[in-house]
Amino acid sequence: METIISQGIIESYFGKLSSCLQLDAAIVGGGPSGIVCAYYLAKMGHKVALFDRKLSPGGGMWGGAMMFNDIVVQDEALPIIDELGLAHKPYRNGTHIVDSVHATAGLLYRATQAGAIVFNCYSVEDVVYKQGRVGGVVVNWTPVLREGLHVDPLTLASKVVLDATGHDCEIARTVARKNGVSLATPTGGVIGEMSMDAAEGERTTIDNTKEIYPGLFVSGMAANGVSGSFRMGPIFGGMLMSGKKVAELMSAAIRSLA
Ligand code: 48F
Repeated sequence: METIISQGIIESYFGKLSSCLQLDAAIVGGGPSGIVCAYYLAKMGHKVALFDRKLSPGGGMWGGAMMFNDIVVQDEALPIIDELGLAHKPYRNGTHIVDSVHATAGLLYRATQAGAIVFNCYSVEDVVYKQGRVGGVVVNWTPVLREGLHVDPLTLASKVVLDATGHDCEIARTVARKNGVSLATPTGGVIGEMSMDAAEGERTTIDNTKEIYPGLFVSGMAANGVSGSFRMGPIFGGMLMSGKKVAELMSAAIRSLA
């Protein structure tokens, strides 16, 4: 029995990993925007994998605000909440309350059910960069990086890559720094986020969700981070809508490359 258990996991896991060596979309970061993007891309029939450096993907959604585990969403995001089957209760001024554990677990369930493959404990440390285009992700075990071990990574090719790494905008920073290229932001670089303005931050998150370099898209807080807009705290409608918008943009890009 012990051998069967080990063999089952090894055969299944490495089959899954092998099936992801050539992706349509690689999503870096399993916060709400990345997971929603994974859900919609998988639903559209694309081969999509999501990488998160943590053991438990979900980013900043599990903890609500200050670990008070409820989040707020606004009316505009309700079609997504309803499509994903998440329970919510109306609050004031066009807002609704969602249990953050229910929301995060629900997003992960629906994305994987739709066919997205999630690799947890994977850190994306670089991208594939060829002929002026981002074309894949360079991954390593998070524990390898945390221990500072000198171990080379693996590479997975992808037609498009999403930076959904949240406040740090890690992938956009890496692409700009290592390759000396100009991004589609007001300065051409990663500007960094501004202080709190919930309404404005929510609005600009959607506007700033775009392709910032050939093959590289940004969503969620990373979208505002690269373009120098506001943070917004524990209101999550913008994250969900950004994830949906970027899935549509990425799908169009994938189809144009086919
Ligand atoms: O920060 P995060 O939740 O991203 P988001 O989708 O949502 C932002 C909100 O949670 C919140 C907010 C709400 O209004 O402002 O902050 O923009 O999740 C980002 C995820 O990316 C992972 C990280 O572990 C987290 O789960 N991550 C970051 N860098 C890497 C990464 C990396 N280099 N490789 C893999 N995962």
